[in-house]
Amino acid sequence: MRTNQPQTIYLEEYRVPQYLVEHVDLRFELFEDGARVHNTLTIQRNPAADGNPGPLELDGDSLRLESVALDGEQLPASRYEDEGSKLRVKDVPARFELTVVTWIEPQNNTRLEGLYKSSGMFCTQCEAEGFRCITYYPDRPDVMARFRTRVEADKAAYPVLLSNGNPVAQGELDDGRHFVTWEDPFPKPSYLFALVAGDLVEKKDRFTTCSGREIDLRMYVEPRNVHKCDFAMDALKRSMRWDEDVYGREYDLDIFMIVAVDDFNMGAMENKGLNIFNSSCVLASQDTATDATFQRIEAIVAHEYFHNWSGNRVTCRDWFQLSLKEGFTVFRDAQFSADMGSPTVKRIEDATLLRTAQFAEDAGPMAHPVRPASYMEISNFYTLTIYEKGAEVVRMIHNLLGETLFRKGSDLYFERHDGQAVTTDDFVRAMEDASGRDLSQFRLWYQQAGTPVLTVQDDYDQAEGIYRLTIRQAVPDTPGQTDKQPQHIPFALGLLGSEGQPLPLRLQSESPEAPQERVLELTRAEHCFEFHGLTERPVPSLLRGFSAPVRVHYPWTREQLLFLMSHDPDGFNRWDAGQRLAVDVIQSLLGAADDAEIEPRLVEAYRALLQDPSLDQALVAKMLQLPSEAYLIELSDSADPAAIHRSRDRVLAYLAENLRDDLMACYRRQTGTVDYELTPEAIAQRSLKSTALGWLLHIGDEPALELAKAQYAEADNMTDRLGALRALVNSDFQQARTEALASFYQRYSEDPQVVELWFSVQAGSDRAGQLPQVQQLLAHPAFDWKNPNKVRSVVGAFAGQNLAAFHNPDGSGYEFLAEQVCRLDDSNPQIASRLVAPLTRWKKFAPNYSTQMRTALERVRDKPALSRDVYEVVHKSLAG
Ligand code: B3K
Ligand code: ZN
Repeated sequence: MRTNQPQTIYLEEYRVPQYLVEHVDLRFELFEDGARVHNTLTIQRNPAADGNPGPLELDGDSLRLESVALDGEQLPASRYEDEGSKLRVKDVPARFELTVVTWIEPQNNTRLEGLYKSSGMFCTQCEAEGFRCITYYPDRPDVMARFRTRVEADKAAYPVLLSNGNPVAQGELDDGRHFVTWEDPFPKPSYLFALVAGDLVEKKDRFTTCSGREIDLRMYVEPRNVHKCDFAMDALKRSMRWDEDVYGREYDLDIFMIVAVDDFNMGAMENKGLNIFNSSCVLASQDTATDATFQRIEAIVAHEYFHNWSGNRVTCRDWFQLSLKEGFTVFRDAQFSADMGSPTVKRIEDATLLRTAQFAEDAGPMAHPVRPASYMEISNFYTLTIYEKGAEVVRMIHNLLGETLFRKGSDLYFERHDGQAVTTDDFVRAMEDASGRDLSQFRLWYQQAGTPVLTVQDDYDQAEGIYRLTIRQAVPDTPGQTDKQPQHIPFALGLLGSEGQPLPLRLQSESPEAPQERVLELTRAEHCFEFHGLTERPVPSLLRGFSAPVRVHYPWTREQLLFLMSHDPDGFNRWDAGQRLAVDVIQSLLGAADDAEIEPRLVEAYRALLQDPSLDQALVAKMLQLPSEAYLIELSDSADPAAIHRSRDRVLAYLAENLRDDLMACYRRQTGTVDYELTPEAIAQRSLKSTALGWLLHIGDEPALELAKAQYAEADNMTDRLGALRALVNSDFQQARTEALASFYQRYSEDPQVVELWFSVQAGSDRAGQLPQVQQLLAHPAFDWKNPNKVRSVVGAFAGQNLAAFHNPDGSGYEFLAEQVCRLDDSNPQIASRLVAPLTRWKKFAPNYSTQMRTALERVRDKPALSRDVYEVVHKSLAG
């Protein structure tokens, strides 16, 4: 809670810490009515800090201080100041031991930061600044210390007691209590601290590292989830092997643990040796998890594991450097997922997320560079820009250096900075030093916010056989940043001849054996490239593989897009051509008469996709997804969500009507009695099946209704069952929808993760998720305001996916969201701050919408005792 305006923290005000902590000795006494934390720190003055060090300053939040002792002597109150958020100890020597005892109430901690309880177990979340909710500490990542942690609790209620590192002692205590002591030999920042105490089942496995060390792998889950661990455990082993093979990174402790908890603010946390996961991001079985969930779990398990090197062994100097670990680790997990499945599909998914949501963030009021220069609340900066754009920046370095030099750079980075807290600049320097390349202009990617816009023009000179490409770049203004410099952009391209054949890209003086694909390096506001020896006007395939996170404007004709859709050898660009064509068709219907003609060639293009089983089915499954409403909104200047929804629906209906037989045939081709597998081919089959069903049900096709009912009833996996349910829910077959929803709930009411799917399928649907129905979901007995997953699956799905209902022109959706944000602001500010995001984009919308969105935001702004989290987002959004 807060009464004053929160302060802004600036990167340029960074100073090295005055004091360093060598060792932390923690003792937790856990009880039902609270916990006592004994914290003994071995502290010394930082030799690198200049000037008089002044008093020792420790951070704290919501702590009750019981005592302070220096070198074993209790300190009188006159020796320290307890301001709540700061504990200042005066007149400390150059080296000393400080013992602080605090009392906290995990059972009342609804913010889920620090130590809290989730379904009866104790667990922690310390990143970014949660450790200060546990005890007084210099809670900043450049203070790295060795931790020893003793956990004491009732043995019957909490048989399992965990913390970071290796267990070194355990024993019985009076009153049925017991203890376990853990020691972590690796110095770490406090944000990587973790503790778990509960009645959990242990699943064990082993992994032999490349140097022959045996690692104990353990998962800890509630007994009801014991059958849902295998997939994550296997994913963990795959990740460990992959990081050895691809990055030469071996695991370092003797034990690696994963714990699943139901109440968690985000996906998972990479605490040293003790990763804690949101249940929905780790637990899975064929019957309860969809293909998308399995893939998400594999990616997140890998991501958290990879942090052991990119984040833990080498960590961030300060929170402005967050992308140092997050961008790099997202890049690493994306490479891993590409290696495990279909690289093209993975790239399409990442680019879709980036173009739909990160570009929107980069063009909105919270736009910030990959390395921000200031923040009020660091929790607000765990953004798509830090994570996804940050990963794209690393990918571009990879692209510019090539595989071998990139690996040399990462080896140098890990070796040079092992055990240190460093900056994104240190990362880039290691890449430069290993490769000999100059990345000084490239560094602007870290400093300038906003998505660069590339405007491409071309011209073919028949007489000379020269094709000219002019590429201009502009980086748009963002809050606090104008007049930006051109960035260093790797731009991959190819040229196609009229038969679809790839043409050589021969720059002036080159031989005819020029490459068929090039990565042009753009560094100026304008470049002109000439390709020689071309006997016909080529079709350009631009920004292949989405080689940079930029917008490309080029006056594609529909012919060109249709041509690229079927001929581009770059799978990503085939998909992209299809998306651009669909966007163009949908946009051309905005504001058009209800009976305006729809592009018939779109039908033929989709028919070709449906009819040709020799095509890569994983790619086809992606190509058959129409651009989302969110993406269409992102592309407009003054968006009218109702009109966008209508146009997109019209195109969908038109395609479904005209492709009815092909959809049926495609559906039937995919059904067979094969074992459930997670290969790209099998995933594509299931996706195609449910897409076909969804389209047919969208136009009220009766035979498809029977197929959907059968698929729902007979499915042997959640992907098919949920696919059928979703198709029914999004149809006008009201009775079938109601029956399927009731049956689904009855079948899975005991499984919280599946109930979350059930909530989100409804809240995200324009048919089943109009506001009164969403209100009913909030009143449902399975709904729980204290559980972030439930809040996300209803309120988040409504405002984030069900755009037609959320943007109801009467403003009711906005008012609803404002109300829920205010309600959550007191109990869980991090979640409240994430939920409010859709309202902050008010400027993007047509006046009727934007005025009402603004009013809703003002209502949030005026809530008394607004949290710092929501304050920052709302004020920045209203200021712009
Ligand atoms: N590092 C955590 C995120 C922590 C978020 C704190 N508000 C998970 C991850 O990125 O791996
Ligand atoms: Zn991460």
